[in-house]
Amino acid sequence: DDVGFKLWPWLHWADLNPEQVALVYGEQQFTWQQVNGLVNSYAKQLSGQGVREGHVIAAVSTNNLTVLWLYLAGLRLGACCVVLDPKQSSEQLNDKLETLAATYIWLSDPEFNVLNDLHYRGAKPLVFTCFPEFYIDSAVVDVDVDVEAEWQAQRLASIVFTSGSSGKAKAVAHSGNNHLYSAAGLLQSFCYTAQDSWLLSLPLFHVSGLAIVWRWLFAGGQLVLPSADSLVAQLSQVTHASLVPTQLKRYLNELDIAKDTISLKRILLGGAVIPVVLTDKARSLGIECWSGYGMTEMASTVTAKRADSSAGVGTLLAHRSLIICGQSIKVRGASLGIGYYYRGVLRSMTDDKGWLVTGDLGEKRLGDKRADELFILGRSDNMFISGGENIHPEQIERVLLSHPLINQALVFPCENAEFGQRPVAVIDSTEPLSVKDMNKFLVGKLIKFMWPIKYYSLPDSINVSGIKLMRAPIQLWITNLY
Ligand code: 4YB
Repeated sequence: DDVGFKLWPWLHWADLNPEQVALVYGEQQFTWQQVNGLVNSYAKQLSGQGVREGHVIAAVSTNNLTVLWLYLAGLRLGACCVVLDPKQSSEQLNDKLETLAATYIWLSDPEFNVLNDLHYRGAKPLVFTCFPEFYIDSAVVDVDVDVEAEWQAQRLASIVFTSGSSGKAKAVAHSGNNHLYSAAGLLQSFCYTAQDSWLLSLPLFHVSGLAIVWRWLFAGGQLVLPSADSLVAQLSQVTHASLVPTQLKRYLNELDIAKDTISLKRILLGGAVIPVVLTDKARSLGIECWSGYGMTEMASTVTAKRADSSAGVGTLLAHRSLIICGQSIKVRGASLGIGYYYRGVLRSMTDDKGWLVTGDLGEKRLGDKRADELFILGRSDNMFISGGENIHPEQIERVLLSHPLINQALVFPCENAEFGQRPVAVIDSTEPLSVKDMNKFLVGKLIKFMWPIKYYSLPDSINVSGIKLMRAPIQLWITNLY
C-alpha cells in the first residue's frame, strides 16, 4: 500500500505538470520539471561526497531553500536529512547530535558552530551549495542518479525531535508513506489543490513544517518559502498557511485591513490551545481557519474541523484511529511513525496493542456542528490539584489567551499552605497586567478557584526557540522563586 505514488512524488508531478510552478522563493520560481532536475543534480552532488542509503545528515539550519534541496536530495538517495534548530542551547543541540549519530553534518551558517560549540561525534562536515540562478537551467538537463527511480515508500524519510513536557527530547522516525498518509487524510477535507500555495510558515525541525512539505508533495501544489519580509507580507503571497495560535494572533494584530490584501483562503492551526475569539476574528476577515489536534508521532494532524463557535478540535481524519480510555487519548494509524530513533536503532512508540498513549486527556462531546467532536482537557502531566479540585492549566490558558493584550500564557501550580497548590500565570503581554485587572476580565469566564493568584511576565532568561514555549524551564524558574 503506497498512497498511489509509483515514482518519487516530484518526478510524478514533473511527468504530469512539468511547466507548473512548484516552488517559490522571493523572485525565484521553480517548475516541477526544474524541481525534479535539481533534486537529481543535488543528489549527484551528495553522492559524490559519499552520501549513501541509510546515512543520516544532521542539518543545523533555519528554514531556507538550501536545506529544502538537501532534504529532498537526501530522500532521493535514501539518506535522511534531519533539521535541527540553531537557536536551541548548545547542550540541547549536542544531545540531539548524540542521539542521531549522524554520518554527516551541515550548517546553514558556519557561525552556528562557533556559537554552539558543537560536538560532531564522528559526523563528517558536508559541503552543500546550491547552484547560482543563471546555472539552474543547464543543471537540470538529464542528470543521471545511480539509484532506482521508484518511490521508496517504506524507507526512513524523516526524524523529528519532540520534547514532550518533561525529560530528554525523543527522536521520532517516519517513513515516506507515514507522511503521505498524514497528508492524504488531512487533504480529504482541508482543500489544497495544484492551484494553491502553502507558505512554509513553520520550521522544518518541527513536524508542522515538515507536514507542509509532504502535503505539497502529495497534492502537487505550490510551496512558498518565506523570504525576509514580515509575517503579514509573507502571508499576503499565499492561499494556505499553517500557524500556531500565537502567530495568527500576531498576524491579525499587525494586519492593516485598509491597506493589506488578504489572499489567504485557509489556515491550519494547531500545536496548542486555540482560542475561539481568534478564529472568529479571522473568519470576520474572510479567512477560513481550521483547528487541528496532532502530535509529532502521528506526523502532525490527527483530528480537525473548520473552526466554529465550539472549542473542540473536530473529528478524526482518515487513516487514523483514536480511542479515549478514562480520559486518556490514544491514537494509531498509517501516519504513526516507525519508532523512536536512537543511534540507528528504532524503539517502539506504542503500548502492546499498538496504541500511542499521547499523554493528553480529552473527551468526546457534541460540538457546534451537532456532531461528536474531540475536546482536549490538557496534558495529564500538567494537571494539579487545588483545594481538592482538579486544575488543567490549559483551560486557564485558553481564557487568558482570549485577552486582547496577552500573546502567550502558561499556567503553573505553586505551593500554597491552605489549598495545597494554586495557579500562577506566566504571560507575554503587550502591556503589564495586574491581578486586579485580570480578575475583572475573568469574571464570568472562569470559575474562581482557577483564577491565577499572580502574573509574571515571561523572563528574558527563558530560551524561546521552537514553536511553543517549553513548560519545564519556566516551571523550574517559578519553583526557584518560592
Ligand atoms: C494541543 C493541540 C490543540 C496539539 N489543543 N493541545 O499541521 C499541523 O497539524 C499543525 C498546523 C499548525 C500548527 C501546528 C501543527 C502541528 O503539527 C502540531 C503538532 C504538535 O504540536 N506536535 S508536538 O509533538 O510538538 O506536540 C503535541 C502536543 O501538543 C499534543 O500532545 C498536545 O498536548 C498539544 N496540542 N494540538 C491543545 N489543538
